[in-house]
Amino acid sequence: MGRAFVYVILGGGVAAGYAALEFARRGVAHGELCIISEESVPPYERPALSKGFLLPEDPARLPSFHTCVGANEEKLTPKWYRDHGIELVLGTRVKSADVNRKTLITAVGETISYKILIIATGARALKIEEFGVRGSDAENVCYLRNLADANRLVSVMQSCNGGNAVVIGGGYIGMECAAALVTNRIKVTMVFPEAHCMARLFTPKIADFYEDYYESKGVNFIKGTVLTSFENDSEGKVTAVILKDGTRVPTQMVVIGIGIRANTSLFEDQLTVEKGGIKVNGRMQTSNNSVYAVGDVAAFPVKLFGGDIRRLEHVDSARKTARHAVDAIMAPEKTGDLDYLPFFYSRVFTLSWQFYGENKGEVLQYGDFSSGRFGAYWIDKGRIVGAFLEGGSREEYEAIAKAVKLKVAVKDTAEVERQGLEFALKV
Ligand code: FAD
Ligand code: NAD
Ligand code: ISD
Repeated sequence: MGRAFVYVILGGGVAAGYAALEFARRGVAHGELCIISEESVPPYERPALSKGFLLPEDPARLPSFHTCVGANEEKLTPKWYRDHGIELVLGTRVKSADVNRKTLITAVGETISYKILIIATGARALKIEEFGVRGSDAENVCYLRNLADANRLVSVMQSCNGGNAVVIGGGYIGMECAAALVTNRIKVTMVFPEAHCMARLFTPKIADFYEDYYESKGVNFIKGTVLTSFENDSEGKVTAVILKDGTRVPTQMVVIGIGIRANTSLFEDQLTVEKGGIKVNGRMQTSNNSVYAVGDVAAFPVKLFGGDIRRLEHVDSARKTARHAVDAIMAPEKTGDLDYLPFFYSRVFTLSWQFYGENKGEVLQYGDFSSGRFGAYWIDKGRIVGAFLEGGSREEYEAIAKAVKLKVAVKDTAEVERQGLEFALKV
């Protein structure tokens, strides 16, 4: 039993959706392209799952957030794929791959062969069991990576209205889910090992602003410790979490966001792996010429950082690496190396921030941290390499992005700190 395609995209997430749109624009013929996804729905904008999807009123539901609406492009519905002759093999897990034979074998034993493969398998949520804690399979403990997780989270949240939740992890999932829980009238305690939230990116001063804001919404922070065990009732539901410092926090539900691992396992012994991802060149091509990797699973050279290999876990990078791979496949002579400016953002409550570049070197912080109009520049070797802004307008975000892209030279750090956002606006 088998099928053969010219192009196969393995994985049906954000990167797959943007790759499909680019293939269609470049005139892929009917029957040439196939997307294989473990998920039961066509590609969608995953960021919606921790934002619009969790709203108590008028929540976002599919088909409203299929890719590529997040970049103000066409919405690729099942009909769109049919109309473009793109085969969707959904609800199907690929369990093995052979890059020499150019074949994939699905969980039901079908062999799907390709001429060119794009790996877009994304990542999986780390389980608390991987840190030695048992019991996260209880019905009121939630992770959040895919639509099935999000549906489950909504149903647990609805059964907990007016109650308490513990959020484990102070990263993106922790912060966005804590805000969503509060909006759903659930009282939240956040637990994480670091001294402040969003430790990978925020400075202590930036984190203070968000923590104060969350506290004003009733969120309680327990920092510098980790979960060691769950307490359960006779039905197996978690009723409290026990922390390493001995604290016991009674709760009706738990949300866990403790990071991810890229889904590289099918290829680890066949392709070069670096920084936890599949290593690609500037055209998103792996160590095998017929195989490309994009999105969360790809570790690619970032020109702006002197060609350093980075694996980024953000939607903008998934969209742009996917498009670039398709350009490199369909128009090789016209496609050079990707020149990517790393871009991260988040939206919680009425707050909204953007970050460009990398948070390396000396940091200069400016603005009014009490009113929520502030930002920061990171200066390395006399140049701006990173910029953060809370509450900016489109023009202001474009200005900080430009300052990073151009790696603007800084002669007088005190003057840049004094000028703040004006410095970027004058670039
Ligand atoms: P994914 O979108 O994860 O897609 C991978 C796909 O591959 C999935 O469909 C998966 O089922 C499938 N797959 C994996 N292995 C197999 C297999 N063996 N067989 C078949 N199918 C397989 N980023 C931002 O920049 N801003 C945000 O606000 C933001 N919010 C987020 C909110 C949530 C809840 C989550 C989980 C992530 C968020 N992100 C955000 C990150 C962003 O969504 C990811 O960077 C992006 O989805 C990566 O795209 P991808 O296509 O590489 O992987
Ligand atoms: P993360 O890497 O952002 O944060 C992980 C957090 O887990 C750390 O901040 C730390 O506080 C905590 N942690 C680590 N080990 C722990 C332990 N043993 N016990 C308790 N806490 C521990 O990862 P995440 O928040 O799980 O997000 C998952 C993925 O989803 C990431 O790729 C992220 O980029 C993506 N995401 C992005 C956005 C966005 O860009 N706005 C929003 C949601 C999710
Ligand atoms: O993917 C990411 C992410 O979420 C960050 O904060 O890369 C960065 C680095 O970990 C910090 O620059």
